[in-house]
Amino acid sequence: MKRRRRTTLLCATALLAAALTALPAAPAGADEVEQVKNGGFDGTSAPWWTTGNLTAGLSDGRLCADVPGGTANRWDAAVGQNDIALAKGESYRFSFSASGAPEGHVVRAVVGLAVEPYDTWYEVSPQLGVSGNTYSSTFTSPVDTDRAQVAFQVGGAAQTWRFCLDDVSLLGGVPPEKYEPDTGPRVRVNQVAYLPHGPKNATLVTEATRKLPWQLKNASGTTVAHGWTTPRGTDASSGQNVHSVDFGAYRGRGTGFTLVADGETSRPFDIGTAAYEHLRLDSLKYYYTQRSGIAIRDDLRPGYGRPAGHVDVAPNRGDGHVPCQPGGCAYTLDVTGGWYDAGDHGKYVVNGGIATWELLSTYERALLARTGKPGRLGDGTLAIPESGNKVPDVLDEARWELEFLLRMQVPDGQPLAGMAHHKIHDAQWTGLPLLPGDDPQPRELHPPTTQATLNLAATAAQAARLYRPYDRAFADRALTAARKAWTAARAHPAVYADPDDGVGGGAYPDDDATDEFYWAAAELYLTTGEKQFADFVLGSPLHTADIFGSRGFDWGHTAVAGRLDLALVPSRLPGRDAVRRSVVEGADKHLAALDSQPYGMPYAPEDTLYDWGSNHQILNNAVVLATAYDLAGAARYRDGALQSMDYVLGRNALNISYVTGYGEVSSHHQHSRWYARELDPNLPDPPKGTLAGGPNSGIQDPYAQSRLQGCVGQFCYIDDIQSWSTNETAINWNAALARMASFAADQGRD
Ligand code: 9MR
Repeated sequence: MKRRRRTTLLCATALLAAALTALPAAPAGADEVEQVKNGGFDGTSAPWWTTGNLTAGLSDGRLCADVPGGTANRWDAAVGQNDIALAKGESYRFSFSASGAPEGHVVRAVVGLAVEPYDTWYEVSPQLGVSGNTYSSTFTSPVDTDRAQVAFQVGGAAQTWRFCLDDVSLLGGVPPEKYEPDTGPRVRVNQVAYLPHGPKNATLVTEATRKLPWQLKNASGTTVAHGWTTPRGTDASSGQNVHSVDFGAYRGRGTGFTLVADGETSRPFDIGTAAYEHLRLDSLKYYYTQRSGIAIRDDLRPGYGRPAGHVDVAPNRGDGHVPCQPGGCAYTLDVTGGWYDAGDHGKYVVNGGIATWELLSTYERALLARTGKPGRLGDGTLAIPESGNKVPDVLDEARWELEFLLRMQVPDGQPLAGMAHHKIHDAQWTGLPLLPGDDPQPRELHPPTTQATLNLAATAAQAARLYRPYDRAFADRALTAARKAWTAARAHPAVYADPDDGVGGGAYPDDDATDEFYWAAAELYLTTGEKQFADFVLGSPLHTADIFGSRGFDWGHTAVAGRLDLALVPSRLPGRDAVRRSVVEGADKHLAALDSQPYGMPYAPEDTLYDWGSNHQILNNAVVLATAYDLAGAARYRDGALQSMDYVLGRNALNISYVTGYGEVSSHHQHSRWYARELDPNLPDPPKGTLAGGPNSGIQDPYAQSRLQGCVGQFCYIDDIQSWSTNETAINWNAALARMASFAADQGRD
């Protein structure tokens, strides 16, 4: 897996990081080694450097600087020291005293690489007071280097201010700081809502090995149901001793219920459908604020309005005429529009493809399934600029991305014509926060790949059948592009992304296109009914393979997308009954996994190794369960799908809802350059309905590595903006949430 990089180049405007405490620095012990020279500014400021715009000097044994107003970025004014050595895996206590006058200014204190690409390994951004404070926190170095720097970035203020610094220390050999998440009451429930006629399960963390009594209480504290827990032993996904609770027999409705067991009272929850109707829309509204190439209207998303990003207005270099990387193509493309992939400003065809498919499929399922309610996704439901145009809003939103995907196709007459460029993004990684319109990096097209081309073929083919009733010309254009992409992919069946192409954007590497071929052929067949595509589907080794593993399906494993659509969308495919049966058998596997998990999620990866974006893999496994219900009608599949939502909404080891704004305690510090309130109080948190990536055993980012070393399964997560490997937001992840929220809402009977 490629480690992604973040530079220290860019700014952070504010506020303290959670781990930061105002404590005096501890004295050095025997094995503790100071890495910073002259941190006390004793008689000289050497070997510290300052940027040329600072008037710095010693004052009362400190280094003080008049910071000019009117610089644009945090990094435009800084004090630092280079040539610092760090050892991989060793823990360091980073401490300093600082003051700022007038009060309220922010210093971004960074330990990172002193040269390009300026990787950040640790950072804190406290707001300074006039009388000063001492700040101290511990982190673990993810690298071996002798080219580290400690830097204090103080630019970006409108007016001149005075910054003073003293007692800077980076002490090696300290014990790592143990992170103890606050997990609240030991009774773990879906903190949002259970459906009145749906399953109702909870998990109790306890030392007890024998069954315990539980009570369900309504908002006024009256016990409305009671029973006994089921001891489940040690749960592999968390390392905890747990019991499960089943209170599904209770069918009352209301808000403010709690579950009581072992002397603990759960966080409150509803029994009703309303929350899922909201979540169905909020999870889809998320896409409007991810849009590139259009100003976000504050009247449509109060608090989220912002100028258009990447439309060739400085400092953006724009997406209007983007060249290939040096040595690549001889043309430029207009690749404006689309959604930003995640917390970065990159746009990737492979991930855009699966995300678009899942939104289109949310709508297609609503059209086709017995319980589907397509009107709930109709025109006027999402408060987007296109609302009122008589086209279902979910289709309008997906089209924003589809138009971008179509622009990524190599033009006729060029080498590899008909293929799609893998991605377009910044030449270098940028720091946080950074509004899309403020990104100064040059943008580059990366080489076409077979996988990107087939993502385009699959989604454009699917679009052709879904948009036909609303816009015939667009449907025709999409199908033409899909056919062209298919032909190009057949001619170039093994052109893969370079796994090392991860500077400035994610690599999205994948060295097997069999699944993308299967998926694209399936969509082309379902839209055209043509024999050539049926033959390809029937001849694919994946058509009959067991593709329903625990890690589910995602941008790199797309065969399930094809199989689900072949099962759900009417066609004359020979052997279609067997296809439908295979989905139900896949669902049986996920149900078995769910039953084995005391937290009730359909996810049991080998060795409890949670993957990057595990929350969406769980939701995608739930999509398989939901589809089995749509196909076979047996309640156990519906109940399994619904129970999976409990995990995401709070019934988990961390007692957190991973959906912003849903549940008493929810993720809200997801890694994003523009929903970055944790770093700048003038910016918003992610919008309600934003899914966090979730526990990731790989903990690839330095922040998670410092806090979560040795974590077990569900504990490999931290709600901090710096943890891009456990806590990012992403278009493909929210799509899985949207599809499941829509399914759950459809199961309500009110
Ligand atoms: O979601 C992607 C995950 O499956 C990969 O393991 C990881 C590393 O390649 O990249 C993830 O995708 C990120 C992408 O590379 C850049 N934009 C943010 C994406 C979400 O973290």
